[in-house]
Amino acid sequence: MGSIQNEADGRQAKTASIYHPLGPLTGDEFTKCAAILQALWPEETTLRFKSMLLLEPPKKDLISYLDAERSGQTPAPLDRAVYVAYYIQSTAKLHEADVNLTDDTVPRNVRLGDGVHAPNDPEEVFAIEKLVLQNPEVQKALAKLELPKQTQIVCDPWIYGSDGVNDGDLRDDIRLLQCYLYARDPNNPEEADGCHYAFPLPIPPVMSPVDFSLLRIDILPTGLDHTPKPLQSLKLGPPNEYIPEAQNLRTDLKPLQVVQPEGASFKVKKFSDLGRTILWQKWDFKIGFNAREGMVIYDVHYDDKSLFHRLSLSDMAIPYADPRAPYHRKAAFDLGDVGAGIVANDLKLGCDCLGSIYYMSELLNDTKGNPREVPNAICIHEVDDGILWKHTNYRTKRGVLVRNRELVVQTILTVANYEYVLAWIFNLSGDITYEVRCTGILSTQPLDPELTHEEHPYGVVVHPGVLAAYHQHFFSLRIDPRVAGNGNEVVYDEAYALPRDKIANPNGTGYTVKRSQVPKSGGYDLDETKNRVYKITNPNIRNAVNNYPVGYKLHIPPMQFLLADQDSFHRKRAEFTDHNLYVTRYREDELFAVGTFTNQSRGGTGVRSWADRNEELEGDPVVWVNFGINHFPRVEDFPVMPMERITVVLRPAIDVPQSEQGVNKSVLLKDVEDEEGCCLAVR
Ligand SMILES: [Cu+2]
Repeated sequence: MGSIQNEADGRQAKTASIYHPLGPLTGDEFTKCAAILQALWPEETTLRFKSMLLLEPPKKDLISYLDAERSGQTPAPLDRAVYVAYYIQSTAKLHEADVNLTDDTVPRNVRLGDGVHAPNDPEEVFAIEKLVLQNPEVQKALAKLELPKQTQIVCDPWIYGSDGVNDGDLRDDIRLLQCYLYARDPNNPEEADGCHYAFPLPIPPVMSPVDFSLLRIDILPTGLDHTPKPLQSLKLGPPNEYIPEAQNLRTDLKPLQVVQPEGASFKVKKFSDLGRTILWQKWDFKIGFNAREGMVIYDVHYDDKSLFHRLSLSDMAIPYADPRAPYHRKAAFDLGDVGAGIVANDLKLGCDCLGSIYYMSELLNDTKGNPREVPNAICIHEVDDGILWKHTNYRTKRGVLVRNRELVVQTILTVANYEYVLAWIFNLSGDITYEVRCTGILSTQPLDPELTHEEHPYGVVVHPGVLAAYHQHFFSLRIDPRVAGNGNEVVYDEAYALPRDKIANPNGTGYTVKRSQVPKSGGYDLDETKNRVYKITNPNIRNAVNNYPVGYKLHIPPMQFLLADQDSFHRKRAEFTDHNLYVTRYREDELFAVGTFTNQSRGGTGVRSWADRNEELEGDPVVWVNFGINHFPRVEDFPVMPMERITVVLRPAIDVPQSEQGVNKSVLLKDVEDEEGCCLAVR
């Protein structure tokens, strides 16, 4: 039984259970799944549930179901099943199981090897944040810094990472957390929202989330080389707060209200308790949600034509540049190590999105297998996106212009210091844009104050005594296409200059475009020297105008590939970061580009390994679009980074009404010129 709250209209309604094979897991299903697994164990054995993810039915069955449903039939229900990763409480004994909720069976329940670790869960992380500060050894180390008595210490537990070292207490084979410590402004110690990233401390204890013991206390290098200095009295720099009450805010920004007097143009249908079908401007698709990927888009159709079976962000990788211990291990996979659903923000009306908003609240499991609410995890709204197209007949001066409207399906993740604003954006001309806005706070590290004006090899000084290391952000978008039905291919078009030829190309100006097919699974790259463009096509369905196979073109932004070297663990683990795209042949259990378990992983479990099967695609390709940025921090990125946007666009080859003042009701600004009357300085 799901409980849906829509903040937009303030209603909360208990809903009856609606079956659908793609419906996000309901509260009853989480509870039942936990009970079925618990029944396999003696009563005194406590299970700690990590992941509980909907195990989607086999694609073949699912497609038959969805097609039948679309043609108005009532297809026979498919089994509901759950993928579960769980520990025996307070041990490192990790298991994974498939639980069938339809016939109450557990077809698979296996103990995983010692080197495989589930993500840390929020309960463990919050516990560690407290316990690390209560540890006498940590307190003794902190005392050496001689901070003002009232100083509050804050802990950011970080994923430990891998370096293959298993010597003494420098071991990366057991599940650990590296606890980066910070102070809050000693002159404002009670401000819980104070920006502690302005006061990084050189002490990162290593804690076990299994028994909450302290393994060791590292000391961070704070100079220009690898040598950590003995702990000594530390003079904290000035604060740098982002909360509005600590700022002098501009006062001359006039309200800009988004008003839809006739309501929104989209319709929402419940396809399950927690899943929603969106109908908007010929688009029709389903939105699901899970702990790992957050929002997932299914069964995308435009004008009743099939386009994509499943669209999701499959993982992120954020490796840091600083080669000094322990930073050499600093590399996060935010979906695999944490979970996009788990850290989804509770979105607020009139804040995260403007206008007429529909929210989806979702449910995830806690570590006991009980449901917990993720309120307003996804917001859906329309925005005006400026001009879609325009043409003015210069002879008659008549201009025809159509404005672009977009439907934005958005979720926002907070992964400790950082925020990711993630959106699937649909428009009026068949484009689907995946937009990432990187914002939030840099994960800072301490720097000797006298080096504040020195150039640093591994990062940028963003505040006195505060270094922000260079780091790369990688994203892998998983596209399971169904353009115009089954039997898709991946092709690429390239432009070539034609050789000079007395008859065919007498002035040397000609060029042509050649198409090639992606023959097998593998890693593929952009090539701007050929303007290489990848397309997903359906060779069985032809465009009526030119008889070309219909298709969707992929606008993939260029990126610098992973800089860590071939033998590094960053490279072995972050399997998707060395090509602009990977193409694999569809397999049921291959959803996550770095593999199912990324926490302290060793590699060999992700998309590079799957592509290496060198398989024929046989009309069932999965396209992994990899993109990202290399973040050279700026002083202006601190304390909070103005968003940096990256987009991937999927676009096809228009009946939108002309943009008219009668509908848009724009207002002519008057009396806004300045004294000289020359410019629109709105006061
Ligand atoms: Cu960054």
